[in-house]
Amino acid sequence: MSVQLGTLEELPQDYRDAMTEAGVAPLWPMMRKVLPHGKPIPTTKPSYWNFQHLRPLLLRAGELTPVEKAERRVLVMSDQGRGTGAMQATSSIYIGMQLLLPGETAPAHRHTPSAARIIVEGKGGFTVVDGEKLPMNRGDLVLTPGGDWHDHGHEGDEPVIWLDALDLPLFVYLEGSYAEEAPLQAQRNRPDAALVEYAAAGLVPSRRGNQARRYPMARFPWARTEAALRQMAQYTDGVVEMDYVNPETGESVLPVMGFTAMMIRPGETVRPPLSSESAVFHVIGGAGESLVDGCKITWSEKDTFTAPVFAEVDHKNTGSEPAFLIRVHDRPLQEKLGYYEERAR
Ligand code: GTQ
Repeated sequence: MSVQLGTLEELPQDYRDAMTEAGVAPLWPMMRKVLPHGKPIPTTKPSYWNFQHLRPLLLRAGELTPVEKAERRVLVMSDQGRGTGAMQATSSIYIGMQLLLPGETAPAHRHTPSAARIIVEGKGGFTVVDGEKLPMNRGDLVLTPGGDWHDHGHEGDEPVIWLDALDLPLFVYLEGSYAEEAPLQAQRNRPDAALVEYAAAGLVPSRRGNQARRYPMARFPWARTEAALRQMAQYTDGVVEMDYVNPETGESVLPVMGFTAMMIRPGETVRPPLSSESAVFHVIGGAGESLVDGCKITWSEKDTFTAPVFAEVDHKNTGSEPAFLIRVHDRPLQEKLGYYEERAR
């Protein structure tokens, strides 16, 4: 039963003026806007970025703006529903494409929001997270958890480009977003934890009294992820998706953002259930078409697109090779808040 609620216009002007004067407003005209029936009404619209269009703009930023003048040389990818310049790709996820040129460094800072990078192209880039030097190879997922110092560097000879995903919008909303700056960090002289402590799935270092770090593994090399997906695809008929997890706890790798690697077989169409998560899809390899709430998105390698909460999504691999995507989503946040939900279509 849905009752038509009263409007502001129905109220006498003197009463409305008196309320404004007193710093109050009636709830009932705004009730359905904040509590719609049945499911949320997202502001977010399906959005798509063709990497071949972004690339020249990013390289031009490299000519126009020295990294010292940018701190981070990033083109922000704004949700269509919010308009260009919006620092949101979905309600909770910010994304941007970052460029670092050979020899450049981006200074150390740390901030309350967490960041993750998915490496798009170029060799020789690295991020230092709390002293640990993390190589950035194509498709790698590199985490810079909130509160951890991080700076970027580049030892190669071609531009390095990566996709940044941050839980920044939530921190801005909470009025909790700020950063601190510091000189470049000293780097520990050993490979990162993915190669030292967590070289094999299911094995973690024995600890006698020593606690694991809160974010023990900051880099997930793509080569391993792809091998795991292909292996699963070979021996299962179902949807091939793997979540990135903290190897010590099995929980999501960051508190707010989740990351899921997906493989779609040639010719395959996947129809996930409706879900309360919002998502950013980044294409590591392959080509396909996705229908997101009726909006057709044709994608190939290095492209990025989004799906709002409860979107009807179909992904079809239209190529002859497997397609690989990494999905950035906010399921960990929603699970912590106790409202993550899936619905049959
Ligand atoms: O690389 O630290 O896209 O602090 C936005 C804010 C990247 C970064 C962004 C940041 C960074």
